[in-house]
Amino acid sequence: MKQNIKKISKFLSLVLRHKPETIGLHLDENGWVETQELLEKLAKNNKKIDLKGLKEVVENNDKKRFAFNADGTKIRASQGHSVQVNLGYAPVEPPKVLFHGTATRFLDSIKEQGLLKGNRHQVHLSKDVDTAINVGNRHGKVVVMKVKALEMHQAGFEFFVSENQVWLTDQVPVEYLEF
Ligand code: HQG
Repeated sequence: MKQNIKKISKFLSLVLRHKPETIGLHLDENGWVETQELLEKLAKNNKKIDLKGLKEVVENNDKKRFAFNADGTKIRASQGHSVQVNLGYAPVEPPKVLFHGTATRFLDSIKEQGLLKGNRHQVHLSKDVDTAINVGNRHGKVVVMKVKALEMHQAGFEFFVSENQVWLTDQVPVEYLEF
């Protein structure tokens, strides 16, 4: 079952963040799809799972990537999209420092351009070093930098925190980074 949860999670990341059209889904402007429609389209595409199974995936996903709405009729990814959605998170004051983990090979470019969002909606930041290490490890030899988040915020940059506690901002200019 664990293996299956992982497989379905990965597929959900694909359709709820990046390529909903793969199974003929359409995300609404806030990234939601009808739970029922998702189940039907998963079944049609050889990824059959029942509601209980889907709830288990949402509950047990290692990073809590997905969330149901209050009455469970809709589901979406909490962050990480490449398709355009408005997640509706309100801007909030960040902690003094946030962290970003990346690979050493990106450092030269980051020192030149600051942190850019790339394919995703926003730059992802973490509130603790361990999480940042895990994020950076995905890309290669890891390096963690500090982001002077509160200072950025005071200068007018907006910060958001997703339902699964990922900090988001549009960009981080290099003067707010500490290597
Ligand atoms: C780097 C995972 C060169 C940036 C994680 C990163 C996270 C630059 C890579 C979430 C750059 C983008 C996001 C610049 C940034 N020059 N490289 N100017 N600015 N970069 O995967 O932050 O598993 O899109 O450092 O846990 O690694 O998907 O972003 O290395 O929360 O749920 O460009 O993805 O979550 O890579 O990870 P990504 P990320 P999920």
